[in-house]
Amino acid sequence: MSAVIIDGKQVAKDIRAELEAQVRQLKAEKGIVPGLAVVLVGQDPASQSYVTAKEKACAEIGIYSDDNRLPAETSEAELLALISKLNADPKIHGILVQLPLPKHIDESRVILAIAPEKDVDGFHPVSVGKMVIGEKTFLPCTPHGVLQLLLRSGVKLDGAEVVVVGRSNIVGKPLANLLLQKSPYGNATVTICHTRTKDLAAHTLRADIVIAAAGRPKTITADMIRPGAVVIDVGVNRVADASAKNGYRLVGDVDYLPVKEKASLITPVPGGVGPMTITMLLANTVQAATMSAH
Ligand code: L34
Repeated sequence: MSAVIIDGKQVAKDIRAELEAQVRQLKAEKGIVPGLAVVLVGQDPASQSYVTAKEKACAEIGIYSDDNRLPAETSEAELLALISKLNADPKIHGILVQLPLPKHIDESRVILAIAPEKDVDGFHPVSVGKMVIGEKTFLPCTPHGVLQLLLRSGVKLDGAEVVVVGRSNIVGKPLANLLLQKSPYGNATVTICHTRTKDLAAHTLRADIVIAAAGRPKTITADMIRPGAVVIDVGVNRVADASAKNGYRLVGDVDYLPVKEKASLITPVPGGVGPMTITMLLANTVQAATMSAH
């Protein structure tokens, strides 16, 4: 048996069409154009390509984006000054500070400086706290994107055994939290595995749904998957490939071809979770703009 492939690009396209209609309505009825400030410090090639893709996606659905690309030497004080300017700017409804930041800048201090009502990444402690207690807030983009992929693919979460591999603040921890919420998005039984887990395969073999967010290629191999399981690959690893035109190839955290033969549903990399991350940023920006009208 070979798995059905979850087409993240197509799901992203469907949601973007829904958002485009909401943007049009917001303009017509309230005169509001949603605005997103995009902040990138430094020249990391992957970050540059993600940020460019985010700005392009904004333009496609009528969101105004304000591009702020700063040199790697930018001081923390300069970045904090930019954020307070953006916090006060009425044209800006959402602020995205692409991570990782250069080492001399304290990420948590920068995130804390973003006004919670503009925190479209859902990384501010106020947003994280609200999410954990089940209050309405901005949900972090990658976890929210994964939930949308599962929901729109008809995967049943209620009572499902889900294993999340990875405990980052931007994926593993929030995703595990959302999956266990008492909501149509949740009601799963969630296990979080990480680098110190004693027997990873013992956990993943019991899972109805395995979500790989470890940041390492081939973390999940076919012998670790129960036949018929759903496999979601959050990894985006660039591996050197002399035959590729840019010198690298993108792979996830899942050993894709063998795992595909065992799973019932699987997301590819690229074209799986990545496009959903960008789409949920658009959704959060529309949400921020909508809330600014009340
Ligand atoms: N603040 N920092 C902040 N917010 C985020 O939500 C992110 N993330 C992660 C890194 N840092 C962040 C992203 O934007 C990861 N990430 C991200 C965004 C988009 C894609 C992958 C990761 C994406 O579009 N991936 C494409 C392939 C892109 C390529 O070819 O390089 C895909 O199809 O998977």
